[in-house]
Amino acid sequence: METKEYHKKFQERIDNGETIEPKDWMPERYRKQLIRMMSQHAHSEVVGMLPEGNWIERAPSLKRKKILLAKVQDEAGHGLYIYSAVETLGIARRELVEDYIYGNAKYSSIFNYPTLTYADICVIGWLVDGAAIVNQTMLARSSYGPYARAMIRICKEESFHQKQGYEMLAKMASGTPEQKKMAQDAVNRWWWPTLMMFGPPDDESPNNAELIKWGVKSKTNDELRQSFVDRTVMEAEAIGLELPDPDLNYNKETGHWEFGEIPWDEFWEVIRGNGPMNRERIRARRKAYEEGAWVREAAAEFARKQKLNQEKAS
Ligand code: FAQ
Repeated sequence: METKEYHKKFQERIDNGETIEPKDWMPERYRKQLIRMMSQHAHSEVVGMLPEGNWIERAPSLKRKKILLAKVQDEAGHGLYIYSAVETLGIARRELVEDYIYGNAKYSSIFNYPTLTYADICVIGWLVDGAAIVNQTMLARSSYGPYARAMIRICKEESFHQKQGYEMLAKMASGTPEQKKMAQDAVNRWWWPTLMMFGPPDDESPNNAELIKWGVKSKTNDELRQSFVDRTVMEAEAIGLELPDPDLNYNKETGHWEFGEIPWDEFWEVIRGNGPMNRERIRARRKAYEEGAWVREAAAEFARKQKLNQEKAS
């Protein structure tokens, strides 16, 4: 029952910084918002394996191949932790996954861009994982316990990915002129889509205010985007690469880097399903899901038999 008193007590718990656990009372809308956001996050981690997976066989050395393979596996693990955390809200993973593969559930816009050269892999590690960390460090303090705890582990792994991507890019940027050109070209293509990962500007974000009130987010989309830009400008400079924005300007008074207009039309088009790789990504996920049906059936049958055996034995 959703009485005013319940809502008031719930809000008091949030304001006191308490963590909400699966069996605690929560407003239905809080539960729905978490399912929406966490499931989009889980789908993103899984679909996020595709752009990088594209380069596993073509990585330039055995060492780079092993590193990339491990990174892609980490992303699969992140998807699984987050799906498990969403299931604590009383919804089956199958429903979530099918809503995404056959329905309209969203996933991060960033994974609808192609990886054209190996430099894209370096830039994904540096920029995309870098942006994910800025967002997820905040989510590690989210009010919902299972999500916050999943984020702590995920952030540790993403941090490693980010450092490793930056190291690879630094190496490429200090290589031959062709390698440096390749690195710069990848930065040029990924910079603006990375800034879009943080979501629409605050005055166009329908969910920001509610998520902040409930302590799911503690910073707005624009605040997080700004802290990402602030930490990234100097990193680019340190390895001799330029960010493709002529309006980047350090404002001494605010202590922040000002940046140019993000191409928001492109963002909305990608979200509507018209990005360069949207169709390809969904096709690949559908194929994997359908071809994996026998594995899910076998696992379910195995679990059923195990349970029967345990019941017989007890
Ligand atoms: N892409 O009102 P808001 C990663 C949608 S993981 C697509 O501002 P909110 C790891 C939004 O859902 C990356 N859709 O929404 C990795 C909403 O639509 P809805 C994923 C977007 O929730 C690295 C509408 O626009 N991370 O990278 C996007 O307050 C390397 C209005 O937006 C997460 O999901 C977008 N970029 O803020 C893996 C983190 N932005 O549902 C592999 C958790 C917004 O009302 C390789 N999520 N939309 O129909 C969040 O922090 C938030 O949900 C935001 C959006 C910030 C994404």
